Amino acid sequence: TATQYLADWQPYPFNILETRLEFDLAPKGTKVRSEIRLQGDKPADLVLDGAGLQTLSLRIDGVEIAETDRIFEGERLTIPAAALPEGSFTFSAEVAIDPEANTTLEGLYLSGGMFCTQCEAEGFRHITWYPDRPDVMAPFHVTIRSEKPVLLSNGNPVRREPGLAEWHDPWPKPSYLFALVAGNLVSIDDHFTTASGAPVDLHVWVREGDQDRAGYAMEALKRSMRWDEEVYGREYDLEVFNLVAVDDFNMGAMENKGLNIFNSKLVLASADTATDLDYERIEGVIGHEYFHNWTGDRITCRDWFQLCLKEGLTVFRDQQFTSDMRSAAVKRIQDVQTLRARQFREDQGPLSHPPRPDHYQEINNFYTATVYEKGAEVIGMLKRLIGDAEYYKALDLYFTRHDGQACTIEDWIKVFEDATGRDLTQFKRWYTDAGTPELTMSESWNDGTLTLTFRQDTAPTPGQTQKPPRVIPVALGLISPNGDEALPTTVLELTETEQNFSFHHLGARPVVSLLRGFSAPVVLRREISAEAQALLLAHDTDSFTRWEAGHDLALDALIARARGEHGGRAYIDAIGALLEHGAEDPAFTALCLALPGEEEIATALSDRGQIPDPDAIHRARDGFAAEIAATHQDALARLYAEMAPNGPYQPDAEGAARRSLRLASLVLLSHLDEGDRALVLFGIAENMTERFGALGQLVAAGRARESLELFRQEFAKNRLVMDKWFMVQTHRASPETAVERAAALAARDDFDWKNPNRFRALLGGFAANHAGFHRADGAGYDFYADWLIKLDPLNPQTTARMCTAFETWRSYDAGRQEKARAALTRIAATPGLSRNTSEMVTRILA
Ligand code: B3K
Ligand code: ZN
Repeated sequence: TATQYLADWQPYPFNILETRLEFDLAPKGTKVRSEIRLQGDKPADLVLDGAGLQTLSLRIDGVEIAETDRIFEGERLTIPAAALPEGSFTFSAEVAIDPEANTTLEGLYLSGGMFCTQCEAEGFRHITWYPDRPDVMAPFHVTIRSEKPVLLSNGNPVRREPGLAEWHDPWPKPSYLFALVAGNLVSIDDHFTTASGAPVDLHVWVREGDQDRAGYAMEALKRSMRWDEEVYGREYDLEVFNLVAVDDFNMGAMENKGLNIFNSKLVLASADTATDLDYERIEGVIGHEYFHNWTGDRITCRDWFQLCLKEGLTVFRDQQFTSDMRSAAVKRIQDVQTLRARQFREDQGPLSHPPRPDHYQEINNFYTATVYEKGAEVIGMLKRLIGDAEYYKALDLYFTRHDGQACTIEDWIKVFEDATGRDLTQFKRWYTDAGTPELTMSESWNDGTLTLTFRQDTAPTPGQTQKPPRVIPVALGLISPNGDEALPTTVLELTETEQNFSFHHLGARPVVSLLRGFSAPVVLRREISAEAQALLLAHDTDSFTRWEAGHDLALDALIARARGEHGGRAYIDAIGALLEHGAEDPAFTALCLALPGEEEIATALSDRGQIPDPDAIHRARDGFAAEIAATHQDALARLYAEMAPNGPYQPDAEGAARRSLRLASLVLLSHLDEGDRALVLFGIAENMTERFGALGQLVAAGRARESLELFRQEFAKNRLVMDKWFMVQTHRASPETAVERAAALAARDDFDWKNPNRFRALLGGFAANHAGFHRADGAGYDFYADWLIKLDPLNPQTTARMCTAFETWRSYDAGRQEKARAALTRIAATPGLSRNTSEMVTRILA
């Protein structure tokens, strides 16, 4: 398989003046006619991409191209320069495609009888011949012929008559942002007036019957539009904004210009079908896709190596948006939890790559936590280093300088250099170097002076052995033994492998509140006593480091217990103090009560040079939870009761905070009452958040049989809720029974495994059952591998993504490693394995 290299990029030798497309939609035989007006300065071959197309006609300026001038090679068509007129000309093609047979969910496909497209990254070549690369931008004019009542494409509507619709998108865009939807859809409608007074029609399109669950998405869209105006000065730029929910979708959503397409799970919500987490994700992803209109669509990427240019920035923007809409403190803690669970895991394993990779085989395998979440962290560091005012100045320059262009990370860095006068050469390593730096801090105290010594080390990653030091912004504060803040947040800028900083005239030796706000994506190493952690948990002014102190206490306890030692007194005591005032900041209290997950404990053990035992970890975590619950039973029961609903369900931050504390208390109490409270709550809860929280506890306690059946009967017709039903069972089943439970669920008629949401619910839920997936006899690996092998021929993208369940396989004992290797080798040896999955498995095994 051919590897693509960043170093090989060459500009496309033609400009496209206009792209005209005509679709005659039919499930089995859709005809696509294209007319592309090109212009070149000097003679060059015309190279076009196409895959799986039945080519009916190819013309230049209306004349059929001679057989000898059509050179087909793999997914590429070359028309030699000699066969092309000088200056401008029109290439036109007529092709036939088969959307009904398209199970990959890229290109044009059918979802529940509705036509829809997914073109990023290279799906457009499955629709027609085209220079399918992000730096070739053109205005599009699209005609759709179909009997379906709703016919949508990008841009503004220009003509509508029975069986036909025409759309014009004036903003030049690459093919990956093209979209088409045709189906029996209904819309909820609203309006938005931009800051400059331009009216915009807003439509959220769903299937008949789903309208009453689309209102939250519409409100989130309007909030996003206003926020981007207020914070970044960015206005919407078309007459209409369409958003469509589809049931079969490989990812979360897609930012096609003026026509965002969403996985229905990120659109549809009501109190009785969606949890607080669902609502929060809907708001965040609606924002994310909307913000792409400027960071992705108006300014796009020169090539796919630059993916984090749009994704890192847009994640950063959606994180800011959620912080502004909800609680910034809670959002930061959640984002760091996700970053560590997904990106650190990736960066410390065989799939480690820089936010801007320099080679790949299959670009769809690079829509990763590193490109997205680390890409966002890098921008957060930049903002912290230069300050807010300079950050927005640089962003203004980015938007004015690069509007309408396809850009690189170099362009992005240059904007910041020009706006601030800083040299960012060293900072750029965050984009080009893989791996998570380890930051070791040691302290010395001498007569009122505290000296901190920092050392940074980054372990070699695949293909990169040299790791020169990076610029690391370290935000810190000092907390006096009496709990007062002796030094407010100060940002140190590390640039060398080892550096010292001193703080003078301190009265008593303070505790360092280190890496406030998680100011850099690094792994911290420091010696800190349990008393010092408790002091931070009680008094730190920074909510992230305050939470982190409690979290570290819990993690230390769990590590000790997983090794068969005692531990945890310090955490149990510290939590006792916190619980007394727990109701004052319920979301924060809930975050502090949530014990580190089994996977995180396993990682922490391997970090300390130990081989994690998934069963011991599972028992240790259960045992610790029971001990915490036994010690604080009264306080927990009080909070559980106090956080009961005090009014009708509202999906806002305040309501979610109360419910999160109620459920965090329930989780601990369930270790004492064997699920009695959960059973009651399941019966009386009026919202899905509490109901589903209770159900999870019942499954974990092995008491869910009847509740699961009630739940299934009630929601059998709701696909998204049934996904939860599958997920909770594989995720929360006891480790000994998880494989059998998953296999039994997979044998059901309603396990529609071709639907990515359903597949991810069952198999993703199972892989998240740490001790179940890593069962010592390898049954978990085998079961999982069987399903990947089964899905791959139909849906390579989703299969390849889900291979990441195996990325930590080398951290476990020899027996498990052998079984994981056997499962991976079996996948790799499958005849006809997709390029996507093959690349993933090869890298994981390497
Ligand atoms: N840009 C899309 C992702 C496309 C995935 C291609 N396999 C979603 C997003 O990040 O907004
Ligand atoms: Zn995105």
